[in-house]
Amino acid sequence: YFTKGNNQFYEYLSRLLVRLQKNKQIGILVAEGSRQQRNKTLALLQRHNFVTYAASTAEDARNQLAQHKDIRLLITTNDLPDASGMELVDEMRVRYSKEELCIIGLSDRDHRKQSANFIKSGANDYLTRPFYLEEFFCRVMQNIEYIENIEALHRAANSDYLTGLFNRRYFFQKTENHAQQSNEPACIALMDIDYFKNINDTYGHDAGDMVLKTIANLIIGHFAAYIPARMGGEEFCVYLPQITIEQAKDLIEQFRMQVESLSIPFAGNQLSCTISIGLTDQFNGSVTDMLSRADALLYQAKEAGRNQLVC
Ligand code: GH3
Ligand code: MG
Ligand code: MG
Ligand code: MG
Repeated sequence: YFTKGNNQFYEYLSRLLVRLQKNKQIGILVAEGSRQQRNKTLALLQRHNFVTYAASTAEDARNQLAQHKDIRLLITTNDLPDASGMELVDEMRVRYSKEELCIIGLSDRDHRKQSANFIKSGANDYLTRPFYLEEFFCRVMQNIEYIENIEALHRAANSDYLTGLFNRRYFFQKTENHAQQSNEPACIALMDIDYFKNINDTYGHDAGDMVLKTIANLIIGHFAAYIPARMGGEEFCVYLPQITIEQAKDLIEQFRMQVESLSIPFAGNQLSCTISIGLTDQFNGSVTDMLSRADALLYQAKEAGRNQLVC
């Protein structure tokens, strides 16, 4: 089995190593009243590289969860001194959805009904003691994978496939809330690549894609503190809360110059482009309204000769 020619084994090993590496990023909180049992559970998890946290009371569990944002799984028994396991699960479900925090209830053999009660309270899964080690790990992994799959779905639904930026739908979801809840100043910049069709027509669609990806990376770096998105085609938008229009102007003007000086190598050619921008701070609580204002200003920037900012 260990011979070099056995590719399956090497594949298996490398998958295992990748998994163990991933586990390092996942925090698991073990809430158990009995110190001896708690330490046993913790030791099992540490064997698989998980970052573990321990709580001996419900109060303790609450604090650990508030403090450590990497906790994605809670394993709890029904022997906490200050709350029943079900009460703790009930309480956690008010704060965290099943996708945010997985909960596995651990019950004793002589309290079989507890399994059902845990699930009814909102636990994702349960286990009865004594359990087979393999079953314990299967349940833990299954729940972790559930969380990871949901996260991957969210990422895919919220981002643009080509550039990795937020997509239009998520941009509205994220910014409309902010706009409605706060009375702070905010700016919106709408940017559009100039004569982008020429790049496609001259160098091909892949070259166009390369330019889009390069600009997107530049946006991610330059506007890291704000909310940038790809609105469609060769149009990008940045929502800038808590900033005056003068500050926004400087920031965007810097960005425009960065784009102007770009030289993107592609298939033996050096690609370059410019952008036009419409910027507004006319904040009336609606992102949609701000965007149409920014769009009108962007149109003016195009009319005035492109490669410029109008606000
Ligand atoms: P203007 O300066 O007026 O903005 O001219 P423009 O050529 O940039 O604008 P136009 O709207 O005429 O063309 C935009 C082009 O962007 C047309 C479309 O084929 C191309 N495009 C949209 N999405 C993508 C994409 O994902 N990849 C590539 N390569 N091209 C895209
Ligand atoms: Mg156009
Ligand atoms: Mg364009
Ligand atoms: Mg356009």
